[in-house]
Amino acid sequence: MFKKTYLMFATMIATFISTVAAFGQANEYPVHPASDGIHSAAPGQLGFMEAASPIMVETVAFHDMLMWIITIITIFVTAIMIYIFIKFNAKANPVPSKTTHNTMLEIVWTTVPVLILVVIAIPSFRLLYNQDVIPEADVTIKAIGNQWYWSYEYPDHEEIMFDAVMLNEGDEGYEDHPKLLGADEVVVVPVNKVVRVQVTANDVIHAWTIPAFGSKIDAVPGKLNETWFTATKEGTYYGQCSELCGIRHGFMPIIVKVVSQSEYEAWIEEAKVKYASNDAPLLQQFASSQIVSE
Ligand SMILES: [Cu+2]
Repeated sequence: MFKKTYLMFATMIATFISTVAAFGQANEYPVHPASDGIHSAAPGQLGFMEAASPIMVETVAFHDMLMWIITIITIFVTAIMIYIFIKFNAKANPVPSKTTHNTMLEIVWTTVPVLILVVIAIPSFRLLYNQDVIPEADVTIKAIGNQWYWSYEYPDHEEIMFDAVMLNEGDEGYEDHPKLLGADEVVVVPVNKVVRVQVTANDVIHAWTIPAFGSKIDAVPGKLNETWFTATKEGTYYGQCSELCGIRHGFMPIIVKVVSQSEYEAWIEEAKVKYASNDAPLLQQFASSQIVSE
């Protein structure tokens, strides 16, 4: 039995090491400048992307606080267990004590975890509240998930509606974005303004997210979900559909370009002309032809 377990662990460790090695090799293609851990994830990145919105700053702070609590608890419990294994094993302690209750100890091990949970609950509920309650919005965008691309509307400007479809190798502009994250259209929003995002879907459940903004919300057919963000730094931020939505789930990137207020206003005027002739159903045809070709 012992040998079997040992073998299993050895296999697991070997698999882990070879996976990590393979990962290192897989990353030999040139890294796009936007894969910097700020705009999109850097190769091999394990932690969060750098926060680009107040909600994400709060999320990161909450995560870091939890990390300390978890680490201290884990070290404390491990230390106690090691102490017990050494001090109270059958050899070191042949005649065990028959003590069964200790009121003081029981009060402590009940109240201390409760206090820890209260300490966690306060920032946790504050964060949930801040994510959920949308301040008065300066800009509203509507994102609609489709298999497998995103459609966008600017409800304040009826003419502006477009589809954002992933760029493939060879497409115009492909080189401008990190691998699998480029799309033919981007969402443009002003910096330091409250952006309300209304999210829904046409077919199955998708999820709209920009990790650097701490925004992630399900796109559910027949339901209008809402989230918000305030981008504090200009730049182009990337996200991906975050709900398993079908075969091309990994190929529906989300791009938000954060620009100054004046650039945003200029873009709106341009977009009104550019997208005026857009018919939403056009790309539905594109999507269904894509399914057929697969
Ligand atoms: Cu999706």
